[in-house]
Parts: sequence; C-alpha cells; structure tokens
Amino acid sequence: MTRPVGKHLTHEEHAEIRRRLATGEAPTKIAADIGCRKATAWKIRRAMLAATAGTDQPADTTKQKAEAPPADPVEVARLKTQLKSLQGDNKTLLDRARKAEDLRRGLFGLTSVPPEPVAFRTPEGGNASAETIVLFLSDLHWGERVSIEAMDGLNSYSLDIARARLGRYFQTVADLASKHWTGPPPARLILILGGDLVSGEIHAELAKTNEAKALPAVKDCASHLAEGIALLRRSLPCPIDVVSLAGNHGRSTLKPESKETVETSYDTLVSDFLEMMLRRRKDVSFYVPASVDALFPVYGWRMLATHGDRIGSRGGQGFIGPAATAARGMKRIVADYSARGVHLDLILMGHFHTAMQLEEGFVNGCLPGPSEYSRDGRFRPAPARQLWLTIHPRRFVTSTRWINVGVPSEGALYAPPPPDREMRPRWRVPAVSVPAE
Ligand SMILES: [Mn+2]
Repeated sequence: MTRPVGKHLTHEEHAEIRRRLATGEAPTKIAADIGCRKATAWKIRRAMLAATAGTDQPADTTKQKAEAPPADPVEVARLKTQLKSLQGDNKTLLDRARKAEDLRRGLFGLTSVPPEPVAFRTPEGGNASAETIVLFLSDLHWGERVSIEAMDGLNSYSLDIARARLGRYFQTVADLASKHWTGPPPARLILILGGDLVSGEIHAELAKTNEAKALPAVKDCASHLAEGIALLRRSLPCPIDVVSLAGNHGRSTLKPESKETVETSYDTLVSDFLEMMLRRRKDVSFYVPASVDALFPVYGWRMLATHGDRIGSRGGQGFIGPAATAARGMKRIVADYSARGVHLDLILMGHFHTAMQLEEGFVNGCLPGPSEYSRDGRFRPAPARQLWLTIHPRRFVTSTRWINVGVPSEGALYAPPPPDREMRPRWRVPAVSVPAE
C-alpha cells in the first residue's frame, strides 16, 4: 500500500494505526503497510503510551508497595505524628479561609445596599430655663508695672492698661449677656472677686516698682470695679451678687498669716469701698465670707471659690506647669469639704494666672498677663484672660468662655500670629482617595 509522501494521514488511516498498535504490532511494520513514515507510527505509539500512563500509575504503585520492604515502626510513628500535625495545619488554614470568606461576604453585604439615612427628631419644645452667669474675676494686680522692654515686647502692664483691660472685660460681659444672649434672660449674675485685686507691697521689688501704693490702688481699683458693675446692672435685667475673697497680694501683714486673713486684706477693703459706692443701686448685694473660701449654691449645685494660695499644695510645677499643683489642691479641698459633710460640685480658683479646666473645677487667668516673674520661672506666657461660666438648673455648666482682655498695642501676645515661613513638610503622604501621579 503506497500513499503520496507529505500528505497528512486521513482520520481512517490514523484510527487504523492506533487500532493495530493497540494489538501490539510493531510500528515499523504498520508504517510500511500504511505507507507512511516510520517516525509517524512511532510518534503515535508514544502518544498512546503517555495517555495510558496515568491509568497505569495506580497499578504500578501497588506493585511497588508490594515490593517494598517491611516498614520500620519508628519511622511509621514519626510519619503518623507528621500526618497528624499536617492535618491540624490543614484544619486551621481551612478555618481561616472560611472566616476570611465570611468577613468578605459581610463586607459585601454592607456595601451592597446604600446606608440608611438617619434623621434626628427635633425635641418637643418645652419651657426654656433661665441660666445664671458666674464670673470669676481675679488677680487684677492693680498698680503693678510690667515693662514691655523687659518682656521682649510680649506684654506690658500699668494702671492705664489695667483700667483699659477691665473696661474691655465688663463691656464684653455686658455684650455676651445681652446682644449675644439667646433664650430667657439670665436669672442672676454672680461676680466673684477672687483676690489679688491690688499688687500690694508684699515683696520688696513690688514696693519699688509698683505704679501705685496699695491704698491709692485700692481706691482706683474700687472705682473702676464700681463702674463695671454699674454697667452690668444697666445692661442686664437680673440681680447681681458680688462675692469677695482675699488673695495673697492684698495682705497687709509682713508674712502670710492664717488668723484674720480676710480682715487684714486690701482685697476686703476694695470690696468695702465697692459696697459703699453701690449702696444706692438696687439688686446688687455683697457677700464677704470671713473665711478664705466662699461656698455658695447655684440651683443646688455646690460651688466653692477660693483665691488659690491656701489649698494645701504649692510648688513642684516641673514641666507640667501649675496644673499639677492646682489639681492636688483641688483634691485636698474636696477631701476637706467631704469630711465636713459637704459634697462640692465645682471649685473655682485664681492665683496661678493660668486659665485651665481640671477635673474638679477651673483655674482663672489674670489681668496683667505674663510678667518678669513668670518669665524668670519660664512659665508659658498666657494672655490676660478671665473666666465666664453659665449654669443651667439641670445641665449645670453650659458655657465656658475665656474673656481675652488684651490688645496688640499692649504686647505681641495679643496680636494674631505674623505671616511665617511657608510650611514645608519633608515628606508628603498622598491621601488614599487621590490616585498617585
Ligand atoms: Mn495670688
């Protein structure tokens, strides 16, 4: 049988070769009979063997197993352990894959429907309650002089600046309590004169540098306070309570004394002058405790005001500033009053010239701002500011403000930050939502 060289095998010829190869005939003979190249017949045979190799394999391994020598029991035990460990690994991996799948399904579930829109219902309108304003005005240091040169242009203080700052303070309070007030008008205004109203001559350097001696300072300070309170009285429809405390700068004794602290303080004298000046004003009442503390309720909340120099804690500021000292003092006051059976809701104090809110209450700022003394201690320079609070019958403290009283002409501390060098971050991290260029 001859066939043209170079022509492809027909389907029948191919099947014939395969059939005869399956019967075990030699490829060379088949090629000769069909008339094709020997290499083609051999190639088909190789392909058939390769195809059957898969099915032959199990038979081969059984054969090999049968021929293998008896297993070493130690080796068997080792392999069994290995098998167990691998089974364990497998289970763990399956578990993790399943969990990942669950998580993914959960996430897809989250994103498959858009988020439900939420609407907050407007509460039913009830009767709004009137609030009480509590002002802690302290550390005026009337008469003290702070040199702008010695303060590197940061801050300055003098009688004129004190008068201007106090004027801005009372004007701001009047505006906040009228023009910028919402809801029922304030029910009451409690003005706490928190001590250190005058600079005093308690240190030799103050005696040398003060612009006014203690007594003229008392008189001048009282007149300006009286005008401030009269302004509030004119602007607000509510009664005003003035609570007066004694600080450390107003003492008339050489050293701080525990006995007759209040009676011997110029701060008390300021308050007495004030009371005299305002005696014809209706709805202005004065309260001067004989103690260094003033305990008073506002809607049943118990508030304690004290100057801050007699809190059983001083010094040890470290890098933390006066916060630690003030916090320790407040804890001691809480313990003191709890032993007297009085639970305190809020403590207000001055003395530290650093505005802050702590766990138990507030520490007030001051009127002079940073001085040569605070600079020498490297205390962080804080602008002159005073504390404003409003108290709600049910919600307690509802607003906290720091009334800033300085202006740029009094020091760089009161100016907005100057235009600075452009910010140049060394590394810029691209936002996730912005594709990289
Ligand atoms: Mn003080």
